[in-house]
Amino acid sequence: MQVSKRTTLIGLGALFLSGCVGGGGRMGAVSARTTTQYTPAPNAGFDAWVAGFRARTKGINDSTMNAAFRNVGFIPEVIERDRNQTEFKRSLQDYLAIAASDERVSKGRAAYGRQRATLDAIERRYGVEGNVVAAVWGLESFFGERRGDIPVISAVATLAYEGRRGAFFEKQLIAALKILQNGDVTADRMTGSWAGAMGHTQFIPTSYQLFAVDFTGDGKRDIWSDDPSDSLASTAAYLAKSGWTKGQPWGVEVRLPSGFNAGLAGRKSSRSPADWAAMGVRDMDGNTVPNHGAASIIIPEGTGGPAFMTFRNFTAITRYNNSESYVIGVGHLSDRILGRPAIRGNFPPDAAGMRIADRQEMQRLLTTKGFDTEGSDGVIGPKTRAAISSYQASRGMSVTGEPSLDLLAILR
Ligand SMILES: [Ca+2]
Repeated sequence: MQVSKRTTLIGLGALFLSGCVGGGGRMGAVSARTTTQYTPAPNAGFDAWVAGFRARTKGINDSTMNAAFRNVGFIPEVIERDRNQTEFKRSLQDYLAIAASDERVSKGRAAYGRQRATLDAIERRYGVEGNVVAAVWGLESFFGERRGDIPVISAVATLAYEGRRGAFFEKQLIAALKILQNGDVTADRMTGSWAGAMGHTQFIPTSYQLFAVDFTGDGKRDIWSDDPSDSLASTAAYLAKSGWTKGQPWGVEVRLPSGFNAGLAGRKSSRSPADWAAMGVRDMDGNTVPNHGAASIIIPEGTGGPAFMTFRNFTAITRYNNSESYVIGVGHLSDRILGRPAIRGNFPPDAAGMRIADRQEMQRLLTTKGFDTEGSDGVIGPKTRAAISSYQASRGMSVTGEPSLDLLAILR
């Protein structure tokens, strides 16, 4: 995913909590690849681990093993990414500023148009709407632009050796070796994110084994090629097996009646849309929501923020990635690709009492005054914090790097 034009991110595919990097920040497990170099470093412990792994692993032939491990190495940056990924959770508003940024929406519409014939054919075969598949593509690899160029065997072997989630990544390593042995791809083409998520829609090796399909008919399930067809079809196949129902929405934005009991919200509690309507829940145009089956109300930022009525298809996307923000991001981007409106509910102010318009204005003013925030999406990341710090230092203020309404007033 991406935030400012200069921050690029790689999604993590099907299994991880996802998120975005805003101005270099972090959200879940989507990683920035701005300046990080993924260079193998000599590591005797790793080499010994690889030797032991090779000796104890059955079912992979020697020529596959030799080709897979010919250029393998321990990559320290992979470990850094793994350690840094979970500490920070962004608000839904920040997430959507990235996941459904103007740039991503317009690129999404263009990509959807370009791939329309393929996406329509995929929809006919798997029963998953093309705009939804395109939205996953957009969040996972920015429509194929950021698929990751890290050698997968090195990445997952590094994580298997390091051990924090060693058993999981050893499983990914074995799956990756089986993919090589099967001839789906060669070791030099098998690249992906730091966590081994591969291709246009960032499949980890075990997801590839379970869900990848050959849509082009050449006998190869090729998610690594520039042609996204197999990746997009594989994503549709994944969603179909996760219970996707064609013709139903993931969810719809709704307006809650005043005094709505927030205790009724949450994915675990579901009622019929008629029951919700009887309580006064309406869509944003004031209409009752049609019956798409059991529905939940989710209010990610509390009753003061936007509310959504979600359906079975919401749950299907959680099988792809169990982060509520990710699912809303995919769903909303899929709507925007079709030209549907932006979210209309108001987001509450952040901890500093600032709304997104305040944060955007602050970024624009800092940039105008020579303290470049590298974009003004309203998402506060390291670049904005650095710009604030430099500004504060230049004015003899105490340097906090923190946005505030007081700072905004001074900038004005
Ligand atoms: Ca193929």
